[in-house]
Amino acid sequence: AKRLKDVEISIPIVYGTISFWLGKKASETHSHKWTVYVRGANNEDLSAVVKRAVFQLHPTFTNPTRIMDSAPFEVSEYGWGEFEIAITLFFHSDICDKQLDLYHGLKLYHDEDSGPQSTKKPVIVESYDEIVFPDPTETFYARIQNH
Ligand code: SLL
Repeated sequence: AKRLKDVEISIPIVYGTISFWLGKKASETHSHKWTVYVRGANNEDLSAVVKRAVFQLHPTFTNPTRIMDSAPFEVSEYGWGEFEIAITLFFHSDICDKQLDLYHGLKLYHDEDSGPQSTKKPVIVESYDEIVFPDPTETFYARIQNH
C-alpha cells in the first residue's frame, strides 16, 4: 500500500477503570462492579483504528482473556480485589501490523482520606495516551480525514 511520508496520525485515547461499591448488595467475592475501557479521548469511535482489544483479567475470573472485536472496547465484571489489567490493542491491517500493550491497575477503593465508602461515589482512574502512526497508508489517512 502507498504510504504518506512525513505525515503522522496521532490518535488520542483514554483507558482506565470505573468501579462501584455494591453497598448492601455486596458479597464477599462480589463487593464491586467495575468496567475497564479504552475509548477515544474526545469520545471518537475507535473502531476506525482499532480492530480488536484484548483485556487480560486476573486468573481468578472465568475466561480471563476477554476479546472485544467491536466498540465499545470495554469489559464489565463483578469482583472483590484489585489487580493489573493488560490491554492489547490490534489495529486494522492497513494501519499497523504491530500491537500495542497497555497496563492499568484496577482500583476499587478510594484513598482513606476521601471519607466513607459510598455506592454513589465511583472510583475512576484513567490514563491519557496518544497512539502515533508514522507514514500512514493513503487509505487510513483518507478514513481519518472524514472522521
Ligand atoms: C488480591 N492480587 O489478592 C489480588 C488479586 C483478584 C480479584 C485480586 C475475582 C472475582 C470472582 C476477583 O475479583 N479477583 O471471583 O468472581 O487482592
